[in-house]
Amino acid sequence: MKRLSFIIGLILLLVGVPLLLWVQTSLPKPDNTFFWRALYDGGHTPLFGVMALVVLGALRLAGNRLSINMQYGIALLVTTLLGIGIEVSQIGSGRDADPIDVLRDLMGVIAFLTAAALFDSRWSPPVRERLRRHRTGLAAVALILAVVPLLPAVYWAIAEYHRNDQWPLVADFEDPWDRPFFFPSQATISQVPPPNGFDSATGRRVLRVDLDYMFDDDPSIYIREVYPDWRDYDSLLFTIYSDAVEPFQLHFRAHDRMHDYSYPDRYNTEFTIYPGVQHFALPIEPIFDAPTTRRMQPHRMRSIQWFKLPDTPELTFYLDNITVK
Ligand SMILES: [Ca+2]
Repeated sequence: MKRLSFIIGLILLLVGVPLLLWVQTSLPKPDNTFFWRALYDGGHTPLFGVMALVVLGALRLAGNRLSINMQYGIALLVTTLLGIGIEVSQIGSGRDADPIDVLRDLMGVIAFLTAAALFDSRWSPPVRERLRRHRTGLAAVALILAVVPLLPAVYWAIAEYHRNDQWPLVADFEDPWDRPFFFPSQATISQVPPPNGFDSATGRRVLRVDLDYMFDDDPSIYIREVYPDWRDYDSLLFTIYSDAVEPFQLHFRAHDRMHDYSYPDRYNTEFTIYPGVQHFALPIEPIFDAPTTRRMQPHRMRSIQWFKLPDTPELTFYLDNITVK
């Protein structure tokens, strides 16, 4: 019986840990999006938690000469070192080496080992009594450690649900959940009541965009992950309001998932923004056909961006009702 336990323990260790390590380092993401990246980042925590339990279980079966404290200590040490080892091995390999990942690993290890300790019947009576006395606090700590790393994935799941749900509206800025996919670069953005003069079906909120002065960069606002499937639509619509005294040039670009980040591989255009309200309707076909050597994938659109050129004065405009039709 002892021999069988030892063998099972050994198999658990030799199969379970490499399998979990493979999932951790090599399982391809279903999609390279905010949600999947956040889920894979947060996934470190339960994965390393399970790995700690595998090591603990293997030690329990195989190493019955070790004290219980020792078994927990070794499980903690082995999985923590594995976590550090994985990140160190990714340095310089072009993979995603991240010290925060070690923290996520450790949170899972501590959370799962704490939970295991609370249910472990092998402790001596005094230890069991101490654990019983602090059960609520320990369980709460374990739960927080296990759940917090997964909150970003929950955030992006809600953001993605909201984005997909209101498509073909991209954003009318009435809802705070219109914001997550918008990113300012050398700019600030805020959802504000429409300024006087911008009274054309704006609802209660519009997006105020302040583009800074930059000597060598394009101040911009961009949607990083626009709803991807633009098939069956003819135009991209949006409304811009300017209360500047003088007209100014605003540039616009769009690209799909295949984009290689070169200028000829995306859609580029520019508009003159005059004082007051302007409605834009960009035909979508020319956007798909813009790359010089290929056609964009209409069901895999990725990003749209409004920007100004470097070394031009800072400016403010208001954006609303971005939609396709
Ligand atoms: Ca609005």
